[in-house]
Amino acid sequence: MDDAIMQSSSSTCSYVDKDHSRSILHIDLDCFYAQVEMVKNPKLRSLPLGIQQKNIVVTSNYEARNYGIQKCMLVTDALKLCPNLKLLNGEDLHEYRAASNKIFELLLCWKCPVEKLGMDENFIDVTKLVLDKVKTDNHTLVGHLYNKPSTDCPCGCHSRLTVASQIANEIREKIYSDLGFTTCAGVAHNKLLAKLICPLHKPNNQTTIFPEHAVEFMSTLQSVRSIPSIGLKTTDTLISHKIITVSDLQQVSLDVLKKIFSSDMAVRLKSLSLGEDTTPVKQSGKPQSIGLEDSFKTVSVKSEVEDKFSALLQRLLVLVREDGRIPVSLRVTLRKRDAKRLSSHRESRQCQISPSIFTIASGTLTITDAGQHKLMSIIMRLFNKLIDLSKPFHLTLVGLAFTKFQERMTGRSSIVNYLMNDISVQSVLNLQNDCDTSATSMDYSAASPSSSTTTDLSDGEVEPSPKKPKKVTWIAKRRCLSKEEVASPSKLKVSELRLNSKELEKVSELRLNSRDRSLTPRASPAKDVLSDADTMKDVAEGGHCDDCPSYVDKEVFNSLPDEMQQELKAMWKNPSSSEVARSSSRMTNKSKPNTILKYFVPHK
Ligand code: DGT
Ligand code: MG
Repeated sequence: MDDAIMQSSSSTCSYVDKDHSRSILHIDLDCFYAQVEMVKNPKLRSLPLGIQQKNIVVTSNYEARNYGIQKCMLVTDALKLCPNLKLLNGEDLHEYRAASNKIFELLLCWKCPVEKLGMDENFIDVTKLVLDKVKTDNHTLVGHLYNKPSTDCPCGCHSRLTVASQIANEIREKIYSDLGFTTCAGVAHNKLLAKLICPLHKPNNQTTIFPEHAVEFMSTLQSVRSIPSIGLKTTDTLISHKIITVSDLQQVSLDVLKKIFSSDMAVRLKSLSLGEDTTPVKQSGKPQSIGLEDSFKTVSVKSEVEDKFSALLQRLLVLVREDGRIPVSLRVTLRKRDAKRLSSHRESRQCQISPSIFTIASGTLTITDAGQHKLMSIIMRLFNKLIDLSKPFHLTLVGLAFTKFQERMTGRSSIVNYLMNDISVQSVLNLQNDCDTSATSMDYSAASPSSSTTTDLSDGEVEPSPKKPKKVTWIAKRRCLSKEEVASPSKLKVSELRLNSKELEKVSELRLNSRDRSLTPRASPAKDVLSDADTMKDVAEGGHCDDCPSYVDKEVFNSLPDEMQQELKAMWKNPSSSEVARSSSRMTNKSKPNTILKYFVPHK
């Protein structure tokens, strides 16, 4: 890199001035799909085992890795390296997803925020737990330590991270004893370092890094792309300025970066290169969307497209049944190949769907043949909007996703869910998939080759892109590149709404009917069941809820009538004002004041 754009990294602030108060763990399952198979069938443990999806070995056990088999190797290449390789088909993700959910559930037992990242990785913020334990006894670090500590940091982070390493060990032991899986863990004062240090001693081990070694550790990373949230686009831009390694990024001056990127982005890149990261561990909830896509060489006949969609729908319905929420919006995606221009691009359309397509039988979400028929006809209507059938077309991918959900009406939780953000909807795949658009949030999934590459960055999204980056769960059937995020139970903050249970139940009963009508955005009154993606965008781009508690979904809040917004704001400001709401349930209809409840009454 040019000397002219370099500056000494010694000018960076001393680590002692930074905040090291948190204790974060990153836990990653060893050879995840292969382990699930080995736990199911222990005889496989002694064999070199590869998990195959299409013609690719997506992962292999460590026995097979001894032969040089790497993730995402072609099956033919893997067999050349290890002719005895035992191959199992891993295209059905059902059991991997189930194992992933069990691990997540187990991690919740520590009562700390857990953020799921992909299928086999989780962050846990154990700061509070550490503070409880750090005062007792002497503590010995468990596992490896990245470099020897220099002098003790005055803030006490060495002791805290030492305790965190013990907790990491406890958790790993519990995962092993309860579920049979071995894991690796990274222990650090932030997510970035915890994730990056985690694989240092694989498999079945853990590594801790103290803050004073952050800069030095980061400088060992060969490519800027190794940093989570630095995506392909940013990497390309950096490389075009001869900033290739993390060490290059550490040394380039902020002024130079600001000439290349926005000011926020430049600062963010600089901090990341120094191992600094303040992003919180966000408690994971259910995914915002559940989608599947299938890629193929070319399909140019409508009936074939219909067959593809029908097959996708069958698989998608299995996932939705497992999830348990009722879908209320469906998106169809196509990738069109332009034969003349030798390029391809994606287009999507989505529409609301009636919750009545689904039914709940014995507590399980079900769909009748008639319901499936209805969904197929909606899918083909969206398809017809995307394709001009009077002209030839060539598709190389079809995708289906349920993009919005209603929680099942379970009394108290319903209204809360309605207003709540899809709390920390786990990022599986950020469609923009690069930190270029967001200098403040960190998409760790971009760091994972599997998840980041499910987005075809060369494809333009024709669907209006929402201001908020959309996060979608794609179980991609494309290349070797899918990674899936799995639903996990949302935590409900019932108390903060301060409505009594009867009112909540009343609201719940009414919500199903009122959601599509009373609560449609003001800008777009009652819609036909089938409406365009633009309708969704109106909702998605609202943003006037500065006073809302963090758990409130701003989109939903902004689509409420003004009076209702005011009432909710007042309630949040002064919880005792919720007495108004409380008393309202005791009043007769005649005397009912203007309260939140009236807005949930279905239109006649
Ligand atoms: P590790 O962590 O190095 O011991 O090995 P794994 O297998 O746990 O690898 P990891 O953590 O990157 O990914 C977890 C699982 O996700 C892995 O078992 C298989 C799947 N996976 C990883 N990369 C890809 C990919 O590029 N495409 C597909 N379809 N699946 C992938
Ligand atoms: Mg893993």
